[in-house]
Amino acid sequence: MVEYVIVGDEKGLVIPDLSDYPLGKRPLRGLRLVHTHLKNESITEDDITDLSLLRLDLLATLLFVPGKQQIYAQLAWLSGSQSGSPATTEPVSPLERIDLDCVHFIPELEADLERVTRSSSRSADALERAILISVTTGGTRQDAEDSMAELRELARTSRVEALDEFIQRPHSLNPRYVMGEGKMRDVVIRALQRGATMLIFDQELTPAQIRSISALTELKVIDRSQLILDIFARRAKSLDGKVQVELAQLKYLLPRLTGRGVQMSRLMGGIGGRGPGETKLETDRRRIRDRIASLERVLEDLSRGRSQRRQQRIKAGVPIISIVGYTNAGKSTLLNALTKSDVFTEDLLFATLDTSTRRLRFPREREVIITDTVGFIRSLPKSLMGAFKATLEELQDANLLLHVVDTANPRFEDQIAQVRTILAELGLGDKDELLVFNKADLLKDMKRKDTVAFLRVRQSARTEGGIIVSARDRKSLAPLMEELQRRFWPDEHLDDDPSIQTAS
Ligand SMILES: Nc1nc2c(ncn2[C@@H]2O[C@H](COP(=O)(O)OP(=O)(O)OP(=O)(O)O)[C@@H](O)[C@H]2O)c(=O)[nH]1
Ligand SMILES: [Mg+2]
Repeated sequence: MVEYVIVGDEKGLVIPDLSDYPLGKRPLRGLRLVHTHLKNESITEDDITDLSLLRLDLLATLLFVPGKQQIYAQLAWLSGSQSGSPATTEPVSPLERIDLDCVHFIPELEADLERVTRSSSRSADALERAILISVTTGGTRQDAEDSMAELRELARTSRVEALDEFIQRPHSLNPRYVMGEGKMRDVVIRALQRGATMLIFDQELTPAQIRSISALTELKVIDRSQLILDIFARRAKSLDGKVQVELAQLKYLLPRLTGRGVQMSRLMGGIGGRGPGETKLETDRRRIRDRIASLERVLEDLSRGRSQRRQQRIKAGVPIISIVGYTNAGKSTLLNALTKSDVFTEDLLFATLDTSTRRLRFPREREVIITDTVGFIRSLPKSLMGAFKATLEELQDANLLLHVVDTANPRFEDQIAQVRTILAELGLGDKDELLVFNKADLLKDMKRKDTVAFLRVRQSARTEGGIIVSARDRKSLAPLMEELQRRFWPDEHLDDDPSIQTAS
């Protein structure tokens, strides 16, 4: 059945919006393209690019050879192989000699393509499959790899399977596609070959970049910030957390709304025209702005309640300790161990979004209030920083920040620096800080396997005046308790038996 008739000129033709034929579960689109080449030219690289980007079932080119009566034709289809050419191209032959039974051929081809994607995909519970992409101009290759490793963790937390990774370090960024256009096309084609459903960029994309990349492909295009927002949205439990995350999401979304779902373009670079959704887009924008305003009011009310509670606490004169640190460092585990409570912990990023407050009892009826906070991460989206300012307001009242460090992470020094940068941005740079080097139980193993890393931890703890603990082992917390006691009640001495007594 002929679905579209497209008339082009000698330069090329513009493929219409194909959203009636979305790429769904099947590896091909369900459309074949038959087109003419006026200049006696066999299938070109551009043709193959379109075949791959659009995931067409089949591409046929008709050629008119001058001086010959016959019409010639050439066929191409996507090949299943991951390496080598993305397509199989048949030799040019007279049209009447071409004999391909598409009814059988295309399902077989699809089965073939599916086999390839299935063999490269391991994780059954993944919701999406992604290609991770990092494009940076500054920093070293190691920096880019570290950041990529973290992006992988973020993806895992979001139940996205990372199929492949690309790191590019060009001299300058391409304003339209971040990387060069040709390179971007290659990455998209690779992603489609591997059965990816999305592209995740490690750097924040501008609204214009998201638009241009989305014009190349229907794959979802998101960046690190969006991934973090997604995790936060799924993790938020309290009203406060939910409101803050939704607010951050809407603020992020607003400049990035594009009216039409997908923009399909080109053969040879033509870009599809304006979508039908311009007025709808305006309504959407207005609706989002209204929602933002109403959420901000809710947040104000919540914040008033919070500040009353804070006032009471300050009036009570009980010292306040806030646990801060990089995500997954073990902050909640430490709070639990110190106060025998049962705050949620998990080996995924951003297990904690809402602050929890507990009492920590010392001998002789002494006590402090101790709060657990959301973990920090490098390049925390600005919209989220703003949103969590309210929650993090509590940090302003803290008499001491317990800065928990994951010593098992080879990038722990960098993480300390990142946390300090964020604290400074929050205006908390001058607060008293006590570094707690956590996961000491893993150090023994490290000492055997990676002596240098082990020595770095010890050296760092010594120069920073930090305390080494294992939040999983309550006995290891005694030196920390002594240090806290010494800081808050310097004139008194800890009882002989420094067992930790708690109540919440
Ligand atoms: N081996 C070991 N694992 C630990 C220790 N402390 C925490 N963990 C583990 O590290 C992971 C993260 O712990 P959490 O307490 O959730 O970390 P967090 O800093 O609160 O993380 P977010 O709330 O996600 O920012 C969990 O799997 C913990 O069991 C420790 O001393 N030793
Ligand atoms: Mg936590």
